[in-house]
Amino acid sequence: MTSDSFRAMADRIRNWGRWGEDDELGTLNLITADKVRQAAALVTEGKVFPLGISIGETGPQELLFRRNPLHMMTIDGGDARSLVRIGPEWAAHPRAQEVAGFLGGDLLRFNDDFIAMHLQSASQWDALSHVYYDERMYNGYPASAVTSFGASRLSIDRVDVKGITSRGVLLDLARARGEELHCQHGEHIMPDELTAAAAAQGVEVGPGDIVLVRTGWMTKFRTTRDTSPSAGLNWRCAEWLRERDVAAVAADNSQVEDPVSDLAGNMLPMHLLCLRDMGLAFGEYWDLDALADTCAADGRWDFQLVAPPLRITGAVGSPLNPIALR
Ligand code: UVW
Repeated sequence: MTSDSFRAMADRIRNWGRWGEDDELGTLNLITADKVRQAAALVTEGKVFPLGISIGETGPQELLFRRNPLHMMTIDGGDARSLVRIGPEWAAHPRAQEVAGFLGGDLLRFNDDFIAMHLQSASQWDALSHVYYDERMYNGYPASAVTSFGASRLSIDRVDVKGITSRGVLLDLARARGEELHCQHGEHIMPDELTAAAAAQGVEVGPGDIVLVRTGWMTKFRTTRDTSPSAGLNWRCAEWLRERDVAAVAADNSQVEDPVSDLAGNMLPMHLLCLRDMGLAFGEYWDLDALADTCAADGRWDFQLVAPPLRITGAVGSPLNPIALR
């Protein structure tokens, strides 16, 4: 496989300029007011499915350059209680004095906490500034727009005007393959397989939809704690998403695509084609199992999806707890 076919596809699917020279929303522009209304009309049963994984130290992120979130308490009711037995060696401590000054003699007791995490170490959105090649990001913005101060273009907080909310469509590839736990790593999911899964499920994917792909990776992680990669979308699926004018795609695995690329020297080609060329954001580590079971039980695979990122200034990604409503 040559990089020529990758570059030819990039030229075919590129959305630069489609929504104006200053656009930073990319394919989220495809989510119109009609689309939002259509999605809301899909809520008929009052069922709610949180799709975010737990944020904590037992998550799936102990790999390479990322770690699981670290949660710490900064103050708790016990701090106030312990003031009564504080020794002279602590009495002069600025924090003890601060707590004593604030809580001493008051009825109030409270608990506060703090989290340190990679913004990519939970159920998340990748912002369009997450990846690039040839020194250009989506819509031609220079790679230099991201510095150690953050992203001055295409940061995750730029997309919050879109919600992000739309009609969600779940494609259950693990179920379509009849696999118990997960699609096997290295067995790429090809465009034909997406078409076949949608046909088998009796669902159509159209403009402005957010497609959720279940590979079974999260099921495997939950049952075995195994964090090794599973299959994901092959880069040729970028054109499948472009032909249908999909607004975003999210998966239950670590990278949406299969990290074993069939393009030498191009490790994450689907990331590059979707985020950089199409302006289409990726969601990763979403837990789709309960939603998939319910959709399979009654044969309806679409729903309202409400998936706003956090408004983190200049960030290239954001954790979230997306909600599917049926
Ligand atoms: C990379 O690993 C570069 O990206 P992601 O977190 O989107 O998989």
